[in-house]
Amino acid sequence: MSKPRLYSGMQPSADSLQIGNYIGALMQWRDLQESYEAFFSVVDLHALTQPSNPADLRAKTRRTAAQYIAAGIEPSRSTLYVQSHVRAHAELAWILSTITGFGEASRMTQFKDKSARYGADATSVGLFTYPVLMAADILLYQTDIVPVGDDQKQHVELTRDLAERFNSRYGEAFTVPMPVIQKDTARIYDLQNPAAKMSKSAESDAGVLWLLDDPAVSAKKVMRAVTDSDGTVRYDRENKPGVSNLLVIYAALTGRQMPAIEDEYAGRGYGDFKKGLADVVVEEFGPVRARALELLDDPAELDRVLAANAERADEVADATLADVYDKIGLLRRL
Ligand code: ATP
Ligand code: LTN
Repeated sequence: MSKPRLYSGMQPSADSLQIGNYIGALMQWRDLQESYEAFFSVVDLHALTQPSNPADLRAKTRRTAAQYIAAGIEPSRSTLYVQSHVRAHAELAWILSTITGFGEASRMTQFKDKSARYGADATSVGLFTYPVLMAADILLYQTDIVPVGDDQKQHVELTRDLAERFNSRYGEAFTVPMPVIQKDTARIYDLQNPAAKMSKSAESDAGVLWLLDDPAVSAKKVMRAVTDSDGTVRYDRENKPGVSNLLVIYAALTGRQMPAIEDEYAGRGYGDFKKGLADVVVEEFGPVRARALELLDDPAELDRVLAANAERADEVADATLADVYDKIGLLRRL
């Protein structure tokens, strides 16, 4: 029997991913690729909604792909590709935009937040239709599940609505996907400001652990992480956000239960605990970083892997697109 399909992606919006991306997304993708037929994209077309220069975008796209692989996404098992390599994405996005309500798209909270932040002059139509392109990504592959962070849930709901609308108007063309929302406990916060989510686009990078940071730099950032004056290593998100965040990272990377870690550090200071965590971080990310840098050392080979995977993606995507064109009444080209 064939496996259910999974789709997810990330924008190539930075030179390095941060450990929130690793713990909150990549570790799950890596596990899920065993039981699902998985498609993972580097969504470079989406990244065009933010200003960047062409050489940077190209570099970030390769770097993001290399980090997926280094983190354990296997391009021989899962389809790992660059979104713009598969033309069907932009084509289906156009079709879907014609069945998306203007009001419906206007309700997307990410658009409202981002456009308020950028200002009217810097807000593009592409930013507005971002969720429609995301729907195309998902629907092209007859996706069953979409693992994403909470902030993307509304976009997956829109995707479901569009799939159902198309299917009922023109006939069954799409699988209606289910969002799989990451657990709150997998959310990582900024080491310097534990009230804010760790993010690639944070203003200051002092509290961000980058996957590609030198291990000594990561260790130093852990040692300098904000804690509190209570002195006990205990999980209490409300009153001890800094220490709780470090515990979440520790537990996620070691696979150990929180109480066992609290016990191990009972009666010892934060210094000891941070030292322990710094060792865990260096041990986990040292090999990931080394592998990513090795892949980036041979861009021709990396490009070849991405091209082969794009070909696999093309096959599935083209079949869906052809069916959609047919159903919606576009004249077939002989
Ligand atoms: P940007 O700042 O460019 O928006 P980001 O680092 O916030 O980037 P996204 O590209 O929005 O990350 O997200 C990619 C994936 O990583 C998503 O699945 C998201 O839920 C997950 N992710 C991002 N940041 C964190 C975090 N701090 N903790 C847990 N998961 C995270
Ligand atoms: N918008 C998502 C990235 C993304 C995505 C997708 C995720 C683009 N297309 C399809 C899942 C499925 C983000 O910013 N994290």
